[in-house]
Amino acid sequence: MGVTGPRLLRAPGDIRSVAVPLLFAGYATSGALLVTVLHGYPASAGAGLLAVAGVVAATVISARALGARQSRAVSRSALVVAVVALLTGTGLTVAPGAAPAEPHDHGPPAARIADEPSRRFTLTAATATVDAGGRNVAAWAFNGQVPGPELSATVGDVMEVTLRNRDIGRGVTLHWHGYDVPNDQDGVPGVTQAAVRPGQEFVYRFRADQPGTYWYHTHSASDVGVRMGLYGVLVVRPGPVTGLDVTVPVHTLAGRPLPAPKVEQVEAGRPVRLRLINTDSTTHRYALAGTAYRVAAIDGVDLRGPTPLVDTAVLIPAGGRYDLVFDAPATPVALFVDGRAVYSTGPVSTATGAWPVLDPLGYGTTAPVPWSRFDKTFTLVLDRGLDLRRLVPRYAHTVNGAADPDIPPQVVRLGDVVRFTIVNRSQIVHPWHLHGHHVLVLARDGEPAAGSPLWLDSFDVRPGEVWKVAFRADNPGMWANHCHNLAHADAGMTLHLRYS
Ligand SMILES: [Cu+2]
Repeated sequence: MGVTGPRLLRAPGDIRSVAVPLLFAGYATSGALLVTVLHGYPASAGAGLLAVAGVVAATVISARALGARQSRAVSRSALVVAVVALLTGTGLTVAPGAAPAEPHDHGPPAARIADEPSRRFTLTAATATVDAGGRNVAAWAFNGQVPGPELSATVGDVMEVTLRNRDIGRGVTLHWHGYDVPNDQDGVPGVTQAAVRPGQEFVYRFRADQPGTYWYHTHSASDVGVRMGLYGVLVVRPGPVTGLDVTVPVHTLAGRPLPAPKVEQVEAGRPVRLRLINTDSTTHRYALAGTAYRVAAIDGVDLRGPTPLVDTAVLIPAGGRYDLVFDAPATPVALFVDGRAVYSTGPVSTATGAWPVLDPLGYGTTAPVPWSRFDKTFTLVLDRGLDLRRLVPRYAHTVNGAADPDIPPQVVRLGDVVRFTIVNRSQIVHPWHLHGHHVLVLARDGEPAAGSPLWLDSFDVRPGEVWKVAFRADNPGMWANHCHNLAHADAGMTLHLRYS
């Protein structure tokens, strides 16, 4: 308007002198809108320069087409601006301020656990045909089954898991989701190890010193690999099982929910622990009907003072785990996932859709945050945009305006207390997952967490939300820090935490 207004007021008979500035203003507005919608926040130098190039080029072309009078010098300099902006913006020349890709260089691997393993497993990854709810579908399976074998241990065990790859061309690794293993056992290809190719093997060894419900999955081509079935349950119990203690991994294979494992009938009064595991890339809603229950643990860590819940649903993020405990009632009990009964001991009301959802940030007994100051603070702005750093621009899920591998790593020192502020500026949920550490939830949308301390490894950051979480940097190495909607992780939403 600043450009067009004065000229309009003095408009002579010839419309062309007005039309060009008017069009320029229009192009500039559209350019800004495109940058906002396609690129998101914060606008990068590349996107800005591309927009400038487009606006200048469109204005020059329009001026030529209208035959408006203009000096050669103006026309030439406009062309130069457009070309330079285009080259710089597409990354054909070095974009100013662009972060150099950090090489994934690690020193010698940490000393391996020397103790004799007390629990040995072999997992062989191979293509397979499996039964998915009554239909045979093509899958990638560990030991021919989806999910893979359940790995269980008791606190103090030394686990040794031999991974073999028979014919998975994309390569395979084992990542122990939520298990804070030494870095060289974390199973991230290109970061902590090379992917295991067909015919190769890799031996993982770590001490089972954290009790709780976890799972393992391939981290090589993880989006397709996990979806096709390369995952399984890892449970570490503090001691002998009392009562009924079962894992309920929920997974969608070839578009269909896999049937839950058969659960035996339990006599009234016996304690029951259902270990719910979401191995999909999106949130699931779980409703336990017919009994009061408590959420004993989230992401493998016991909650403080969990109170009984009745007719209340829980939302489990991608990768997350909730342990529900109750004493078996004499009347039937049923577990519904997204309204579908996955387990029932008899007829129970199915009207769970209107139940309220538990907010874990206000559940249980509060305890003071163990730290009063933070040595390092980082902000992660989750968004979407065009990744212009490649020859062919791609739509990306971004962190601070960049996509993997161009997101600078967050560097910490051993012993640092680190705080992340995670802002979701996009329209979709991003289940956040930091490897090698559990983070303590401090606040969401400015409201301090008011319930039991929540030590999570997977948490949904919903559109518009701002989460503050913290942890002590106590596990040296190079750790993936990414969205666990694995399609998003593939499309750029992955960065790394590095110890200096
Ligand atoms: Cu995401």
